[in-house]
Amino acid sequence: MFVYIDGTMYPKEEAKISVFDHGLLYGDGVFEGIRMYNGRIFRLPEHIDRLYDSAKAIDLCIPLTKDQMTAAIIETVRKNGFKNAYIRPIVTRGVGDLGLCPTKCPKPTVIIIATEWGAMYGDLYEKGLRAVTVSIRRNPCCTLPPNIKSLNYLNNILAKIEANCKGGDEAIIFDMQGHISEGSGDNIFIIKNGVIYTPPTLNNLRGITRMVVLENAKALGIPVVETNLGYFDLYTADEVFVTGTAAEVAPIVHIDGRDIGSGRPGPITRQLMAAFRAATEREGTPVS
Ligand code: PXG
Repeated sequence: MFVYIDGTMYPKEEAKISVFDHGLLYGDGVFEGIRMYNGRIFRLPEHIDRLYDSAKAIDLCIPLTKDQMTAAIIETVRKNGFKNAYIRPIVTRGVGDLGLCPTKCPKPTVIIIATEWGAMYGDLYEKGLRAVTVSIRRNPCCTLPPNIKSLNYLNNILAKIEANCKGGDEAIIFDMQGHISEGSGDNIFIIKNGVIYTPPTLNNLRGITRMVVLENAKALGIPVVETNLGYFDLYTADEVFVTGTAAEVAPIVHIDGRDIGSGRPGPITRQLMAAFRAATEREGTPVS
């Protein structure tokens, strides 16, 4: 396996960066998670745009144009010969000193990792996931905004640790106001009486899978409402599912000891899972 670092492809064992990189010292940097299905990279322009927006928000100037970054990502998967892959571009503040000030970091580090990877949740797409609500809250948008896909994921990791302790496959995180935010690495949707509800994106990541699901719902004529949601909406939903590049569209059938709807993946979730699968088979930036 080859890893791209600052314009050079290194064998996995030799892909190393400095211990003085502020990505390591402070989580000072941004990243993306992108999938390639059958030789085509899914929604690549959207992921590139989000990477550059995340960088802009932390005042990090990526030393490549969007076209150069796109070419570097394509080159990395081509060099590895992958057909189905998970791609992780990372841009850190770069090498500095032990102080946190970013002005000491003259050159951002650009890394692109790709691994072969299939379904994240295995047979749980059929059976459904068990989720738990967690006590840790999502960072408010006036702290580290959840819209930035930054290298500092400790808020999400704390949520995941809590879910693991409580025996859940995924965490459901609320914001400081008690509104549902998202999962540890995915956006959340509920369905009630044939209508899809999902939180607006001030308190969560503007998920690209979320956007694809909203497009698909529109095309299928299923009504969608973006609104704040709470515990009650979650527990009384007919169906719940989460979306993410890693998770794809994954049904949640059990939350905090309660069955959701029938306790089985519901019909609208199944329809949206199929529509998402079809989009991944139809679309994407070809690699060769
Ligand atoms: N919310 C958060 C906090 C995320 O990290 C999503 C939503 C979904 O966004 P996309 O654009 O992928 O539909 C993510 C995505 C993991 C993992 O291991 C997931 C993500 C990042 C890193 C790891 O599940 N993120």
